[in-house]
Amino acid sequence: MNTGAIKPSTLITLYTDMVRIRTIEEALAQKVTAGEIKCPVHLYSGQEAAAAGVCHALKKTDYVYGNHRSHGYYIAKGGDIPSFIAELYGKETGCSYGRGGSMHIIDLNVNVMGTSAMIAGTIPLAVGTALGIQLKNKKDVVVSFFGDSAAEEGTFYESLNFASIHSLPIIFVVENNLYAQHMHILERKSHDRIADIGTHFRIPFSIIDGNDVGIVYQAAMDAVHRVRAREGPAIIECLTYRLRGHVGAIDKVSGTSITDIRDIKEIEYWKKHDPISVFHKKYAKVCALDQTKIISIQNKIDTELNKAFDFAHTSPYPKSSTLTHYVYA
Ligand SMILES: Cc1ncc(C[n+]2csc(CCOP(=O)(O)OP(=O)(O)O)c2C)c(N)n1
Ligand SMILES: [Mg+2]
Repeated sequence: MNTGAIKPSTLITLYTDMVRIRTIEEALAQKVTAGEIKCPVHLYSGQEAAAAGVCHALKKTDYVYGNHRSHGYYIAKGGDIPSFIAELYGKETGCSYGRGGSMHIIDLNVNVMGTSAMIAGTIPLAVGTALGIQLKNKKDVVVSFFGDSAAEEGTFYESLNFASIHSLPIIFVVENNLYAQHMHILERKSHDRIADIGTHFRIPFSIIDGNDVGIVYQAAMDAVHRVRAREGPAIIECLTYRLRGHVGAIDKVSGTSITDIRDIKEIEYWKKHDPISVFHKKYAKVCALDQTKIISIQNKIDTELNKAFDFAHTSPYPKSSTLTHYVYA
């Protein structure tokens, strides 16, 4: 993959998106620990390159579906940050009117169509949107993001099959962070890769370093190009790792003092290979990312985030008489 062809200005945008995600996620980790945010929160720290690299290859009008760990896609696709923060505080001004919380976020202005806690639940919905695009003869692309455990659900295979036989404009992006809650992938399957299933459905696939934003961006650009040209679906598997707990700031196993069941050496390896460190090592010189630029990017994000928290804090909760609004019966 020729990452050398990425323009320096694009690299700076990708870096800024990753730092924005990391800054937001780490601020949320503090608020969750302090008990200020009460909904279950699955933090995205460590996986920023997948969201930034894929979403930057899309147009605003392209569609994105996600799962329970979806803050990164919402942010990278350009979702409104103040209403995202307000959603986590359960406020009426939240992107899901405070009824959804962290796992059910949506921003139709940028076609983030929705995220859900139901593992693999949004994959067939994304396929449905892709079918709609094809029937209307439009040129949009759909991305379905999900984790490695979603490949253990039957609907994943049905979705691949349907997308393949109808040659639908969809990219399946699996973020393989090796774990489903506290269970390693090799305790669940005899093989620790997922995308090669594409062979059986005649869907082209790539398995890539999901912590290298340049590689993710190039893989996504290639896939988007083919999918938009109506050459059928694609699968991208991003190999990555979460730096925080499965849910919440740390991996606290309830009823025990265990804070993370993962091997400490494994965690240390991935901390050194996290998307922001990889970027500094591989791309900082190429795009002239010096200390002054780093500080100015960080300051801008901090200001934006402080405003978003102020907005969330000063927003009202939904009135109790309206709690069932926006809920289908
Ligand atoms: C259908 C279904 N089964 C089980 C669960 C419980 N559950 C919540 S998160 C999770 C594992 C998720 O792992 P993965 O898809 O790899 O995403 P990650 O959390 O690693 O990002 C499971 C099994 C669920 N939410 N939905
Ligand atoms: Mg996982």
